Amino acid sequence: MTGQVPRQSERRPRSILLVVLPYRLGDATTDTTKKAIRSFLAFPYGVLTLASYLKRYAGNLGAVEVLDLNLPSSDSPDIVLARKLASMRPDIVGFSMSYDVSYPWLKSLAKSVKDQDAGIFVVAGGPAVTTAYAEMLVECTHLDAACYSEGEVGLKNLIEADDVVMAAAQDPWVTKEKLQRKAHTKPVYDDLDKIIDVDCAHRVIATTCSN
Ligand code: B12
Repeated sequence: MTGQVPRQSERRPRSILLVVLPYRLGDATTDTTKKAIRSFLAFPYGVLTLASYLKRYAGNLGAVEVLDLNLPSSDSPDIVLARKLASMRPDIVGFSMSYDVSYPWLKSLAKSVKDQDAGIFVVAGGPAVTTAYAEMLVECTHLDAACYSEGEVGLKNLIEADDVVMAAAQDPWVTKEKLQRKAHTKPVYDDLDKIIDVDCAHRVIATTCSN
């Protein structure tokens, strides 16, 4: 086998942890139901959709798990994430960012991931990333790639790739290198019928959702 690219079935399976970034306002003691704050838990439809799709269609998938850092916890989000990384040891961490208010967390938690294991490939996606990926890639030095629009096909490609870095150089991914050479990035979509069928077994450590 020396010198040959292993066939898909012979490659080490690749695991991915999808992380919903903190978006809730205030700290654990803040009453978020008050009119001046108004910050509530949201169902993580984006990551549930991604996890369901990957579980069904990604070849070479080791594990896919969802961690919602907005769920009540006596530990801070960085500690919860560090614990999850230690137990799961994913190859890829994908941060999901729907709301701009999560941005400081993207910066600090991407760094935490790389500090814990520099070999983990760190990506981000979600509505707030699709509109601001350029600034994020410049400022977040620990972010390897940002997803433009929907993430199903992009993540499947990372999981199945012989070389993750090469896969992240293709659409729908934006990288620092692509930005430097002003390369255009297009979204990549699969058949919608394959995408909207959410598998609620993925609520795992994410949310309540009955089958
Ligand atoms: C539904 C919705 C809501 C619902 C939430 C329902 C729920 N989740 O429980 C409600 C009405 C409650 C809501 C509230 C708010 N919302 Co809202 N909401 C939306 C909306 C219309 C759709 C989000 C959604 O569920 N999409 C469906 C899922 C499947 O798609 P997705 O999450 O985008 O995920 C896909 C991609 O983004 C990508 N992706 C996502 N994560 C990741 C991660 C990785 C690693 C990768 C590769 C890809 C990836 O792949 C996914 C699958 O294709 C969006 C607008 C939009 N068009 O996105 C606004 C939007 C997210 N909301 C927004 C805002 C501002 C709010 C509020 C702050 C409004 C307010 N002032 O109160 C609140 C905050 C809620 C809170 N938690 O406190 C803004 C965020 C803007 C920003 N940049 O910060 C958006 C983008 C609308 C807008 N254009 O202004 N919202």
